[in-house]
Amino acid sequence: MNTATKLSGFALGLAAVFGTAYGVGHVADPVTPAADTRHETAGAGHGSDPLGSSDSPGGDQTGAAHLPGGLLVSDRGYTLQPVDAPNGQFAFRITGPDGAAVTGYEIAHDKRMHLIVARRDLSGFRHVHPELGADGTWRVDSPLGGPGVWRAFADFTPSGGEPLTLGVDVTVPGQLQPRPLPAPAASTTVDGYTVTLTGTPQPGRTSQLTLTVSRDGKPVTDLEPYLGAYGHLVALRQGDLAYLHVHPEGVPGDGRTPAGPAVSFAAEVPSAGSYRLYLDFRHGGAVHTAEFTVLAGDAPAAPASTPGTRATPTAPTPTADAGHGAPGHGHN
Ligand SMILES: [Cu+2]
Repeated sequence: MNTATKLSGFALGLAAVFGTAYGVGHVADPVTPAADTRHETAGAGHGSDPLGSSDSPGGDQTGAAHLPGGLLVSDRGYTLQPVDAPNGQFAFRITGPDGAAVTGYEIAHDKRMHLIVARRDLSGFRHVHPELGADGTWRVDSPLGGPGVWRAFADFTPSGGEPLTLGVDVTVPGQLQPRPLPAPAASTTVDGYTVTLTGTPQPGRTSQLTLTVSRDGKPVTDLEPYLGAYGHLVALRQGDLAYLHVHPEGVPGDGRTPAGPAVSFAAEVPSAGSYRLYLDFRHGGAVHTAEFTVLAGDAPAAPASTPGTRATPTAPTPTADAGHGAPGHGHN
């Protein structure tokens, strides 16, 4: 798959992002132009509402088909298995429907495997590219930055298959120093760059998010392509770390996409709640990651949800703060 093809898909909205991780391996045409038809596409064969309906046909695949990416360690016959590795290294394999380690992968965004890690408190984000051994084992210098429970996401496309993101928890022993999620902010700094976010994600529909990069008060207009794009945006949902990977509108070298200062993404989040956004961009020969906390669902939206109810996530609602703030309301 070439980059242009893939990017044109992403420009159609997040159907091409969350959609790629849906467990609908047999869908021949996974991308549709209109965001509000994505539910039918994602639920092909079932036609149920992924957000609101709880009476969808009970089937082992139906639930997985509507899940965001990264929540499952095993999906559509593929399983993410961490394997023992020397200190300082992280290793894993993907087993396929036949139970054997997968050795054939499509290249997507210049790489056969994208490994994203973040601690469960959403700190410590890293995006790295392991090396594939002949036996199907992927190895990389460990991106796990310290003690705690980490979520590792393997974002890949098996040869001849559909894109898939599997996730697994990995514990690094030691004294945990939990970090509260930073408050929502429209601007952040990283490595001397200031990155400003405009746009608010709305559950159930595509929203434009624009990130603008400046340095020393001047717009950066010579961003460097990184993995075939001027930016890569990963969003993780607080509470369950549902994974979303969005690529920008436009491709470097297409004659119409400027190399900054603004990079725009068409993103759709699966529910209301808090998300941490991680923007990878390249400038000055180095990759930088700008992080933001955003709150989705300020305004009522979610046309797909049941009237009279707020968008109801299919996964646990990330309301940890509310729960912890209420004295006397312990967990049962
Ligand atoms: Cu990558």
